[in-house]
Amino acid sequence: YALSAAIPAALERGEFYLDYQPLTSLRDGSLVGVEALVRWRHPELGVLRPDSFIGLAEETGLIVQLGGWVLAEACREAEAWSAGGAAAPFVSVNLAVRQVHRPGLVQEVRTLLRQTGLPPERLQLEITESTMMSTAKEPVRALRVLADLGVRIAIDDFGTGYSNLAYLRDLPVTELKVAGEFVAGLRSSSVGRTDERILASLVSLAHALDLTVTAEGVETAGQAERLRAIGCDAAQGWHFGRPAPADRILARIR
Ligand code: G
Ligand code: G
Ligand code: MN
Ligand code: NA
Repeated sequence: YALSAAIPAALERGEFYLDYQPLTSLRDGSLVGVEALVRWRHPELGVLRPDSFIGLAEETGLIVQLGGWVLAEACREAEAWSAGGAAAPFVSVNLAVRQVHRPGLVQEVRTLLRQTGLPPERLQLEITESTMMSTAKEPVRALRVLADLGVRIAIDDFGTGYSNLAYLRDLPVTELKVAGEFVAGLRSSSVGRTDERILASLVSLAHALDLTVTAEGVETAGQAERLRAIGCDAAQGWHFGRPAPADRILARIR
């Protein structure tokens, strides 16, 4: 909790920054998007990965403040990538449950898009299945308004939550991000066959609903080839690029 309580002061001192991991088209190898991943350059503990502070920030509610900074920084940095030219990638931002359930989300995103000039189509919001577990109507309404603006909505870690698929009917989802654990199995023999069938089924489901599919945790050329053969649209993982600072992404776009 001490670490979590230090978040507001750390925000003021500028100790947080974003790395971006590429989402690569499996059809033509182009950079379709990047996922923003927050890091904390802690003065005593060094660079902290999100798993060491996001959970605490969610419990204490400070995730709203931190997540607001992430959203703003991602929009600012992504807007600068348009200068390079036509097919600038979208930036995909993780939203915690609390961020989606709080009333101010729509206004926050609208204001950010206006202030930064980032086109709505260049912003993707990643929500998890657990965000849609409650029966609250507010999040659905908010996500609909954002989708109507043109903002992309992705379901993160798809296939590992409580698989209530009803939200796919009620929500304006544009993309499913399939959890890396299914991809990891593509290597090995018998388990791999099951994982490959699950992946193929998820791709069919997504395409039947006019959604795109990104596979996460793609670490080898062999996995990428199997995913391409299955019809998966895009891939994210070490095989295509590790999370890297904004200037490295800009260099790749140019
Ligand atoms: O950065 P890393 O690759 O270790 O990511 C670990 C986890 O932290 C991922 O599950 C990712 O979804 C989550 N995460 C990274 N950045 C953010 C963020 O800005 N907000 C939220 N809510 N989660 C994040
Ligand atoms: O939001 P999400 O949980 O999907 O965040 C992605 C997480 O997966 C981050 O922690 C990121 O560093 C990690 N990651 C990204 N690519 C790979 C990969 O190819 N293999 C593994 N094992 N982890 C990855
Ligand atoms: Mn994610
Ligand atoms: Na994920």
